[in-house]
Amino acid sequence: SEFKRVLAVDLGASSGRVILGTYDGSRIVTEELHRFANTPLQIGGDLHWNVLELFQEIKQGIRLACSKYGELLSLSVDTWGVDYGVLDQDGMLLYPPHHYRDQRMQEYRLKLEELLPPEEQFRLTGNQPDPINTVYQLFADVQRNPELQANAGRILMMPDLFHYLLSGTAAAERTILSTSGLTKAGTAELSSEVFSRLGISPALIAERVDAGTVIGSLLPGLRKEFGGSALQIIAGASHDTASAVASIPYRDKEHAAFISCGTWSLVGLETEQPVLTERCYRYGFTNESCYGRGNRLLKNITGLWLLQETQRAWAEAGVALSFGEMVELAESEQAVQGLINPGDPLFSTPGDIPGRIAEYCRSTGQPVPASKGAVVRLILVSLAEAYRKAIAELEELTGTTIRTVHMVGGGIQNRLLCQLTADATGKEVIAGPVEASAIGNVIVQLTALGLLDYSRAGEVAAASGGLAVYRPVQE
Ligand code: ADP
Ligand code: LRH
Repeated sequence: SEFKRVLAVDLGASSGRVILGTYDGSRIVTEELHRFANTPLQIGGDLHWNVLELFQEIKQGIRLACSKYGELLSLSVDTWGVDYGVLDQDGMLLYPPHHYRDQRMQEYRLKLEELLPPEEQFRLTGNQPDPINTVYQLFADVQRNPELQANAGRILMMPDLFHYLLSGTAAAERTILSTSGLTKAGTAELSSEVFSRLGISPALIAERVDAGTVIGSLLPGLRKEFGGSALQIIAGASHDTASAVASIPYRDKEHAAFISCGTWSLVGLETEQPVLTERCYRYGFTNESCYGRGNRLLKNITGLWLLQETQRAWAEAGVALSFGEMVELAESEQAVQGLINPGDPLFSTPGDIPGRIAEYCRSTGQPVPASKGAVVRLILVSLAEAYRKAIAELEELTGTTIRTVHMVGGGIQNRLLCQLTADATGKEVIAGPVEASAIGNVIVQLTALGLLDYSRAGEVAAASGGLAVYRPVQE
């Protein structure tokens, strides 16, 4: 048919979704077929992925797609970086994969950093050292359970794990692997230095593939469940941020930065090569793989997680507000005083974020926000300030002048945040697409199937959805 249909599974912290992407040769129309919660599972003291439930939800999405549209071409899963599941020698999942907000890494962090100092990690891998990184998690697992390496066959990053459960093929896709702290900067090769220093076996990592590789098709048993659909399984740009960046409708890429606004805010720009200078390390930037051969130089900033947890805390206290309502309250609030550092460890674990913000303000000698609107406004103003600073640092590190900031992801539905970002940076903001990871995921699948030339990706993304422009307002 003239319509090409693929399924993008995008697993975010605020929700998972199965999205149908339909391509007619010039634009992609997305249809959200299934949205579901992605709530971590607390078992004992540990925090895990509820991976089997998610697998059921993915299957439900495929079922809905097949019954509505019949045969589809392919499917690809993207999700956040750093997490992985462990398979035994027979290819069975050993235990539910840990979630990066689990705290088991803290106990082994110093030991790891003695063996492999943070600055050296950065030089070797290009990744900004962070206890959530795969390398810290895996080191903690191996320390806690010395038998683990003997029992384990493979570890698979989360998108690779879902692709494996769907197709039976184990592969390590490049963009998601580039968040692990295990590969050599700017390559998909494992850093033998990292593995040998930490006593971890490189054999744990599956065969590596580039983003946009057809790795198999639905397992026969599953195929039967969906009426025989032959669906190909594609390792796409399976790091959600890599997919989001693949959806950016650049107009002037040489002078553009991006902010991917979801649970995290990823502020960065694309470079040909990783930037490994001491200053880049000190400023807190990381280097990850783009779809294709490019590099994403970016900073992970705690993002709308702060609003998600604030929303949850207020709901538990009996005040249920939508994100739209929270933003309205902030809009009707006068300018707030003070700033929080969104990345303060105080805010990184689930809990009473408004209470912790009050605590932060008291301990830093700033006024405590006096209303709900003031809390939300303080969060948004602080995010915009963090974006301004990161963009100024990017300009300094790369010698680029940024003229346009592309904001993508669910967070751009927050118009106040987009405007505050334009105001803080003094730059034009182009917002869109909202479902950036899903659109990028679809684009990479179409490319892998030979249906779209990637040089047209920006044009197709721009044609696919309403973009909004925000210009800085002089105070
Ligand atoms: P992730 O994939 O990391 O879970 P998303 O890209 O889905 O994140 O973005 C989720 C965020 O989008 C929420 O935390 C919320 O702040 C914001 N958001 C969602 N809907 C709205 C809305 N209607 N108005 C304003 N903000 C919204
Ligand atoms: C955003 C993201 C980000 C980091 C973090 C753990 O969803 O993928 O790029 O890797 O999650």
